[in-house]
Amino acid sequence: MELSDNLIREFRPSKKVVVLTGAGISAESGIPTFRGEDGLWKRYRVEELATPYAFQTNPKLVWEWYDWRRGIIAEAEPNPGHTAIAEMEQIFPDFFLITQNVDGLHRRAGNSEIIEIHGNLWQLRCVKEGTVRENYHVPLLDIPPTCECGALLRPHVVWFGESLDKEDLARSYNVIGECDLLLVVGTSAVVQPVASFPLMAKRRGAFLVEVNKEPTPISSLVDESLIGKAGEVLPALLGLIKEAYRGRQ
Ligand code: BV8
Repeated sequence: MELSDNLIREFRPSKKVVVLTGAGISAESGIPTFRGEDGLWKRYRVEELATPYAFQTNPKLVWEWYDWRRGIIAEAEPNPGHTAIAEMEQIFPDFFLITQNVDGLHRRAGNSEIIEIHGNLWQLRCVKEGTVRENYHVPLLDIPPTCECGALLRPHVVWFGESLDKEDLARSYNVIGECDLLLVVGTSAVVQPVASFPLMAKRRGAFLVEVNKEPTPISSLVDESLIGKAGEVLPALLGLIKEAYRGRQ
């Protein structure tokens, strides 16, 4: 992996760095992506499952799909790509991570300056009371699970047609607007409003770097497009950053 000196210069530790990730960062942990050849959606049409209507009409089917995904994620470990991003949080004093992933692997890798902007499938929300609780049962004890109040519990994720959490969105717009460098990893950049974050950062003068195993709709927008697997590219990038700035700000 050839990484230019110009690129490493952009990763000076004094920079405000934001990382934006999608399902591609978890692919090497064995978690299927959404739109790839082994994509999650391939077996199911997204309209059938990740929407409020689907849950309203068939909560059992929607929960069987999430229970299946939770089973896969429970067996998964953070990969070197997750670990590299967790280390970046230690190197850059002004660092923030926005992930579209609901698998919780970034937190397990050690990131804490993070927004899980599409939620987390280890959290369940009561459809009546709105209370949220953690639940790590694999498989789930009841499908669909219910709240003590008797109402259904749903995955605490953002489905298509649902608005993102206002605070998460406001915080994301803030860090995206302020950052010097945006590193976009493993996303097909099609799902809105997150897919617009790279353009927003670019318009505010940020340096954009993309890591993906193939070109995406934002590849023509970014300053550096690093084609390769996140689990290989990110550790190589981190190694060069640490070498270049050992002990310096
Ligand atoms: C919203 C949580 C306002 C659930 C997800 C009609 C009606 C209503 C809305 C819309 C509409 N038309 C359009 C919309 C907007 C819609 C949207 O964007 N649709 C798209 C499909 C066009 N957005 C919404 O509905 C959002 N809300 O707009 O609210 C509103 C409200 C009411 C009415 C109108 C508007 C909510 C979107 C959130 C949906 N929830 N997930 C769950 O996960 O169960 S989205 C889902 O897609 C995941 O979060 C995922 O992260 C996200 C994005 O996908 P990616 O992460 O990019 O994954 P993908 O598989 O696509 O790509 C993987 C990439 O990795 C590829 O590029 C691949 O090359 C790369 N890769 C693979 N392996 C590797 C790799 N790269 C590096 N290394 C590797 N090893």
